[in-house]
Amino acid sequence: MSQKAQIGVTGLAVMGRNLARNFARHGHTVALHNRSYGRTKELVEQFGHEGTFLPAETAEQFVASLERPRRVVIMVKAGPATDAVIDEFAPLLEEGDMLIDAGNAHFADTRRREAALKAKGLHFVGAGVSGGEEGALHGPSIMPGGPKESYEALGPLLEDIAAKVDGEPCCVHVGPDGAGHFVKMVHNGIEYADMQLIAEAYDLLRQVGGLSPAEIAGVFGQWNEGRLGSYLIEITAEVLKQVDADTGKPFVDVVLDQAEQKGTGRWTVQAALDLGVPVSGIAESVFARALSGGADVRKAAADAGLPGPSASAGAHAGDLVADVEQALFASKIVAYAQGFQQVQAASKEYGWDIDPGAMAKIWRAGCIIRAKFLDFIKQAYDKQPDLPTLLVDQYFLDAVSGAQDAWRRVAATAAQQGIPAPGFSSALAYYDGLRAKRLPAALIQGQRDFFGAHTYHRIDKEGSFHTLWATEDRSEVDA
Ligand code: NBP
Repeated sequence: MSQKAQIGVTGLAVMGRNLARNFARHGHTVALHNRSYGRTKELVEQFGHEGTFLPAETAEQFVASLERPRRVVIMVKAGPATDAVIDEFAPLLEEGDMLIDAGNAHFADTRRREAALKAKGLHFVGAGVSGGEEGALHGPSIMPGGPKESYEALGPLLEDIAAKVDGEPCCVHVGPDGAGHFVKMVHNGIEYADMQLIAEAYDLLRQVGGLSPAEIAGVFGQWNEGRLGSYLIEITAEVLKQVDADTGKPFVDVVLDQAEQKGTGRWTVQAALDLGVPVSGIAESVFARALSGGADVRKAAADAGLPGPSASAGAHAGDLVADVEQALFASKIVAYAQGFQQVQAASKEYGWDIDPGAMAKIWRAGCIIRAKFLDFIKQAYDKQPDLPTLLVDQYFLDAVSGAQDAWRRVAATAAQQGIPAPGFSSALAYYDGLRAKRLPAALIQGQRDFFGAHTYHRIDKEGSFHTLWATEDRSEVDA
């Protein structure tokens, strides 16, 4: 074969097809392969005019059509299918060639695969790709991990097809082995939190403020012009504006109120538990979806008539719309602070050396959480790369301190009126936990020492101590 492709894509369902088209539209010759040839044929028939494609029926033909080092993007269903594809292609590749998994793999799988392929002299790049099918075609946010040297040969192609902000690509080498997929997972976790907070804002405006979905769409439209400006706020206004053609009712009133999930939010929380990082905003959003989907338990609660607050529960003491905007912004800051802290903790744990500011930069376009707000996060980490939490950066500190009275009023109103707002309330509790001079954790240490002799540290002396709780004088000993 005379003509060679710069890059190949195997797995040509909606995501792979769109990524392949995106590469081709940017002038790259793209080798195509899919387990069943039908998809490959279809792509060439429908979109062949968009660029230069080299379709292959077999893995061997596909590999032979690639220039060296070979760059093979795998875009198949995450899990066993990815392993099957790796097992098929690895024996056909040569030292220095690259397998790039652009699917939604768990970072632990990516670490395992990277180690196994490294032993064979192959580069394995776990690349987080965000933005869904539209992003894949028009410019996703790309989070590649894997060996740094692979980025020299791969990075320019990925940067070509990535979303751009002021000409800068939303793609950067995140760090070794599973770093890219880890960061993509946390991105999705933050997305869960963002969506939950927006949903709570809507619910309060509707239930407390009595606004209609169309009126709330207007509020979101205005907020989108300000500091909350983001893709999620923008699409929320669109969803709220929608009227069901069958019934004439607001669309949001005819949709079953049970949120589904694919699992990346849950993975984020599981990983955070392992790292000991409190991502309460993300966790509450995963649990809120689980609660909404627990139809049997909800029905049992409804049947039992679990009582709400008394009729005398107070009205909201303030400008509700303005207060909810403040609560939403402050809670969002907490959720992002927690997510970034998780990335930093994982970076330390796995030796990834991730630049958190660079993550904020590549999330500014192409992905679901794209927002104006990310510029401030980037600036915060540029100023201080080892920032312990975003909440101590001056911009965010000012924003949260300016918001906190309204935030407290909103959380109080939700509690008093019996409207669930776990995102707003837990974010506020986290904030208060962080700023507390003394936490009741000292009492928990006492309890642990009492029942399990787990020992404790004192504020005034070095060392570990244990109190002899079972003795009469309960004296303290060095532990
Ligand atoms: P799917 O996740 O639906 O997977 C379908 C593809 O996997 C087809 O090409 C299919 O081949 C191939 N495949 C399967 Br299934 N089992 C295989 C096996 N054992 N060996 C080889 N190929 C196999 O495709 P998608 O919706 O395009 O998603 C692709 C990836 O992108 C997934 O990891 C997904 O999680 C991720 N994704 C990301 C986003 C995002 O926003 N970033 C959105 C959607 C999806 P066939 O045609 O022969 O059946």
